[in-house]
Amino acid sequence: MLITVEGGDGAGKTTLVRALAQHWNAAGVPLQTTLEPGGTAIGRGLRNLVLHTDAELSLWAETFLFLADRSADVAEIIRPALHRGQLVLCDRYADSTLAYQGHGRGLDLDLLQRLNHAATGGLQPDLTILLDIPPEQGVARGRADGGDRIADAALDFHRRVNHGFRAIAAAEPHRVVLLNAAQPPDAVFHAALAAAEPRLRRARLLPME
Ligand code: Z5A
Repeated sequence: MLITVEGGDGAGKTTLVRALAQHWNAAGVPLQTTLEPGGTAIGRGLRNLVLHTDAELSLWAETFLFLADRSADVAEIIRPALHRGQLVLCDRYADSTLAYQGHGRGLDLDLLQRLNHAATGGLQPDLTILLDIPPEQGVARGRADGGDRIADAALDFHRRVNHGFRAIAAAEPHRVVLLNAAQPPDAVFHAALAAAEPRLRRARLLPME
C-alpha cells in the first residue's frame, strides 16, 4: 500500500510523516518511508540541484529534475518495498508536480500527467493525505526553517499551488483526503490516523479491531 503526504510549503508534511512512521513502527506495521525530491542517492544530488542552484533553470529543466528524482524513487525504493509487502509512506509524489509545475508555473497539466505516468510506470497512491493550509501561514512556517528556489517564490505562486492541490482533491475524492493543517500537530496526526487506519486494516497491515 502506498500512502503519499502532499501540501504546500510548511504544511507540516515532514512532521506528520515522522509521527505516522513512529506510530506504525511501534504497532509492528512493515514500513518504508521516502521523500521527493531526495529519497535515493541520485535523488539527493537532484534535490540539491533543483532547490539550491544559483544557475538559471528553465521550467522544463526544473520539471525533469523532479521527474528524474521520482523515477529513481519508484524504481529503487517504492516498488521494491511494495513487493516486500511493506506500507510505503512518501513525503510528496506526483501531485506535487501537477500543483507546483502545472498550477503554479503554468505548464500543461495533461502533458505533466503523462510525464508523471512515465516516471512512475503508472503507480498511483492508494491514499493521499493532503495537508491544506492558507499559503500565507505555510510560507511563514517554511521560511522560518530556511527557504529554497521554490519556497521563496511570490505568495501568488503559492496561492496557485494551493488552488491546484484543492482541485486535485476535488477531482479524486476517493484517493485524496484533505485535512486542515492549521490545527496543532497532534490534531493533524489523529485526523491522518482516522483517514488511513481503516484502509490499513482492509489491507491487513493492521489487525481488525
Ligand atoms: N516540489 C516541486 O515543485 N515539484 C515536485 O514535483 C516536488 C517538489 C516533489 C521541496 O519540497 C520543494 O520542492 C517544495 C516543493 C517543490 N518547495 N516548496 N514550497 P520539500 O517537501 O522538501 O520542502 P517543503 O514543502 O518546503 O517542506 P517543508 O518546508 O519542510 O515543509 P513541511 O514538510 O510541509 O513542514 P514541516 O517541516 O513538517 O514543518 C515546517 C515547520 O512548521 C516546522 O518548524 C514545524 O515544526 C512546524 N509545524 C509543522 N506542523 C505544524 C502544525 N500543525 N502547527 C504548527 N507548526 C507546525
